[in-house]
Amino acid sequence: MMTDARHLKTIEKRLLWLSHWMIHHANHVRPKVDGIKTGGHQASSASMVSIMTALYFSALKPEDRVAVKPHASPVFHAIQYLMGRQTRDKLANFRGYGGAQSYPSRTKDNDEVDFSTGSVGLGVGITALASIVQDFIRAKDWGQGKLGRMVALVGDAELDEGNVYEVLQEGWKNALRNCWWIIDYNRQSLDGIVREGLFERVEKIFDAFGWRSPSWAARSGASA
Ligand SMILES: Cc1ncc(C[n+]2csc(CCOP(=O)(O)OP(=O)(O)O)c2C)c(N)n1
Ligand SMILES: [Mg+2]
Repeated sequence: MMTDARHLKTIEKRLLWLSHWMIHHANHVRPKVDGIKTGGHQASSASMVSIMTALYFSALKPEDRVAVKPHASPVFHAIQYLMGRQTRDKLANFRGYGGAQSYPSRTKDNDEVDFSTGSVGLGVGITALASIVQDFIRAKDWGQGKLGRMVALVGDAELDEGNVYEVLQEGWKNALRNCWWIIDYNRQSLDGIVREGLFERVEKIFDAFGWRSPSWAARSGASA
């Protein structure tokens, strides 16, 4: 597993370039019949590149699964491209017919998407439910593989979605574990900015449901 910081920096730069190129290419280079902007949010990828580099090229283990924030799909596809699981043609056709999808899709994308996202909040919730199902399978003695960590890369505006709070409650009831939510506090949403001070509210909510923050993990020497 690649952990050398210099190598990670090189990969991070390539992912930043590739993800931004895909969006630029879709909007300004690829010929279009109607002149309408294809769309895509470069800033939403920029805020995730460092996190996703560390995750995919250092932290993740084969048994782990990731729900990628919908707007970070260009970074995900760029990672898969560097790993040899995605083609240049699909990147060049980002958001086009048959091209890499605007939101990671298990059915329409050819690279290995763990959880389809796109409907904001759903990819987040499913990681907690997947962890609970994983424990259920273990308790029934139906599978003895390694327990994976279910990781959600969460847009800060995804925390507007009600199902996120339903799943917090469900997790508390079922002694949720092996579940990481990494919140991309980039303070932007689709068509607005996130209200200042939201992070303090978010911390209180997660505290109330017994979630552990990275500072807890650092203090206790635990990894999750
Ligand atoms: C259920 C649902 N409602 C609304 C949308 C429209 N939508 C797309 S992205 C987005 C919010 C994006 O903000 P954030 O999650 O913070 O991601 P960022 O753009 O900062 O990367 C919304 C509301 C959606 N995809 N799904
Ligand atoms: Mg945001």
